[in-house]
Amino acid sequence: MSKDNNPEFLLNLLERMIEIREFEEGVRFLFLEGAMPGTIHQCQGQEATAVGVCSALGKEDYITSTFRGHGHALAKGLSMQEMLDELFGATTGCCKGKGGSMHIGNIDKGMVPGVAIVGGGIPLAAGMALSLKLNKNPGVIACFFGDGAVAEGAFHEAVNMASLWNLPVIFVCENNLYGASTRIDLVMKNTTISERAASYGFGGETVDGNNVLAVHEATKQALTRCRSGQGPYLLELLTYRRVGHSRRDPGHYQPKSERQDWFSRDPINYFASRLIADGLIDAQGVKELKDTVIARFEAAVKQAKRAPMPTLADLETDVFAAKEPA
Ligand SMILES: Cc1ncc(C[n+]2csc(CCOP(=O)(O)OP(=O)(O)O)c2C)c(N)n1
Ligand SMILES: [Mg+2]
Repeated sequence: MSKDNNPEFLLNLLERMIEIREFEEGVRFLFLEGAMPGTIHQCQGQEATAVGVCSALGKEDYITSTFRGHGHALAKGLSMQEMLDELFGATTGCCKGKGGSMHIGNIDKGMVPGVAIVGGGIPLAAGMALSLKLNKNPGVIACFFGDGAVAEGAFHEAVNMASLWNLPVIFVCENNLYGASTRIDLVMKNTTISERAASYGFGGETVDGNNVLAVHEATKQALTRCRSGQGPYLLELLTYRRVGHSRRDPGHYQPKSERQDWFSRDPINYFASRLIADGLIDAQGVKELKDTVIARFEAAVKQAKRAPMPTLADLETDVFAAKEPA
């Protein structure tokens, strides 16, 4: 039996997606209660992109992310605890409390802290891929960005160089149809983003980003190409966010019929129904999985609320230059 038909693997995909959904829902309430500083950009509805891509990657591979990085982080193996501690600003957080929601990451787990500048992670990913190639490291970079990043100069500059130098990077565009409140067809004439790759001389395709197995499979094939030195690949994953752009945005610009259409293709319900039809789990089993994840989340919140806060002395650590001894 191949790994991709293995019940344990399939159930793990479902659990990872439920973990992301419940983490995001729990965190939303914590922010609304004012329990955490700053703002948040959440990914409810986009769970299959993060899990589909990251489940295909190996330990030697890295991801870059955006301001909407909670799902990417959980899918790449960061723990709820290190993420919640980070969101609370605690020193036990994955970035010692200095990154917060928009810069979540853990380089030891293969995730560069999120880059909140739209398109900013794309040249970074190309540079990392160049470094891997020069060091003959077998790793590949999966670079997540949104549809809004495709109109940035940084996208065009970086994909051009990545193609020219055959760099091992998968450009993963999560096309959720909106950049903040602006619909994609108001900012680009050709809304099929994967077609951009051809103009730079490399391959790309558009995939159902709400189908975790389709995303996993497409990523696996892109990885094989990258690892064998064939250069970059562009995956456009069609998906939809169920929540506003950030905490203060109720998302009223998303038409009701469009929301209903996408909600009927929710990535978690879709995959759970498939596993139920295949007899791998039943509705009660899905509920139990969800309850277990919620219990884990609540225990982690309890601990995060008691986690140590930085002191004034921490202001001068982890900066680019170490302080000169007096
Ligand atoms: C260079 C730059 N311009 C504007 C912003 C403000 N901004 C933050 S997110 C965002 C929309 C990004 O949309 P998209 O890339 O589609 O990602 P999504 O939010 O849909 O995940 C904007 C305009 C920014 N962070 N960086
Ligand atoms: Mg978008």
